[in-house]
Amino acid sequence: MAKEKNQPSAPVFKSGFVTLIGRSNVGKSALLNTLVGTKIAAVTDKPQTTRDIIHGVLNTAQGQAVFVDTPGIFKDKGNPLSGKLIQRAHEALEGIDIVMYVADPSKSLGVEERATLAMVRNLDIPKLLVINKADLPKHEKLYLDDYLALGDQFTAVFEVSAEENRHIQPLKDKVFELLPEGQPTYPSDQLTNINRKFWVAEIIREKIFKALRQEVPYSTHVEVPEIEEKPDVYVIKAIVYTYDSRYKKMIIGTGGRSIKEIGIAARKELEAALNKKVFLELEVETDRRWEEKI
Ligand SMILES: Nc1nc2c(ncn2[C@@H]2O[C@H](COP(=O)(O)OP(=O)(O)OP(=O)(O)O)[C@@H](O)[C@H]2O)c(=O)[nH]1
Ligand SMILES: [Mg+2]
Repeated sequence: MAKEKNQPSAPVFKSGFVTLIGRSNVGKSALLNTLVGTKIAAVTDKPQTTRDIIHGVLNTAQGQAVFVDTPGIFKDKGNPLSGKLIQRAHEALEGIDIVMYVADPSKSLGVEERATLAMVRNLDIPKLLVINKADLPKHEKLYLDDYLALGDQFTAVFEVSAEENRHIQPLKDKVFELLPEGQPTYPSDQLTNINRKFWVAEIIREKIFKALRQEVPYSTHVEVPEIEEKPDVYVIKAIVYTYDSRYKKMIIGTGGRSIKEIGIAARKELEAALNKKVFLELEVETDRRWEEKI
């Protein structure tokens, strides 16, 4: 026994799930990408970009953290998707080890914040308050003090910038300090739960959100039925579904200009990420039962 005592103890391996939750547009997906160091989730300036639960895996010498991106909390009675997306965010809080409540100091603490705070309040796990967008100038961070005042409801408070990768390391250190000991969930070479077809569809959807205005992106859903890898090129077929022929026309644009712009932006990002040429065949179709697919 005495001999064992003198041996250095094996390093503890930490492992677990950290869910990012918060109002739409606070930068949860941007933060997930920065924490993992790879672009996994779509990031746009429009609310309700994220629709699915997306995992981003961070492996370090201390262990494995699985960050869980969720749809933002967005109260819009006119939008039939909102209820479904909020339900998904709720489910992503089950069985996790740490919750990260992400906030935007340039937005006031409104009804959506209160709804989100209510979701995390009764969770019996460590809670981190992450105030994002620290890079914004002071005069835009008008509500910073309101968020800081919530600090006593949390285990720790961080001010970070996902976009400029600021103050991210202390946040990661805290996560590994708080995670329980355990075996990794994912093999070390797997960064996410999403498969390649879904990932391509998300990149295209991101470009649609960036290129089109107002309600048009919310009428869309993207599917990638086929990715064919040839020696020097990926041939990818993707279909953009919308529920209204009026929107179909807008997605295609005059003389096909919009869909071309979306296709070029998506192809560039795919080529950079896949390190190979990409031939992207984009189609737009009307499908009234689109919403059931989401
Ligand atoms: N200035 C600044 N902008 C940021 C930062 N992080 C994210 N953003 C911007 O905030 C907007 C929303 O980012 P997302 O990551 O899509 O936000 P989200 O919380 O995932 O949004 P939903 O998926 O709709 O819930 C985008 O325009 C980002 O570029 C940051 O650290 N600083
Ligand atoms: Mg998002």
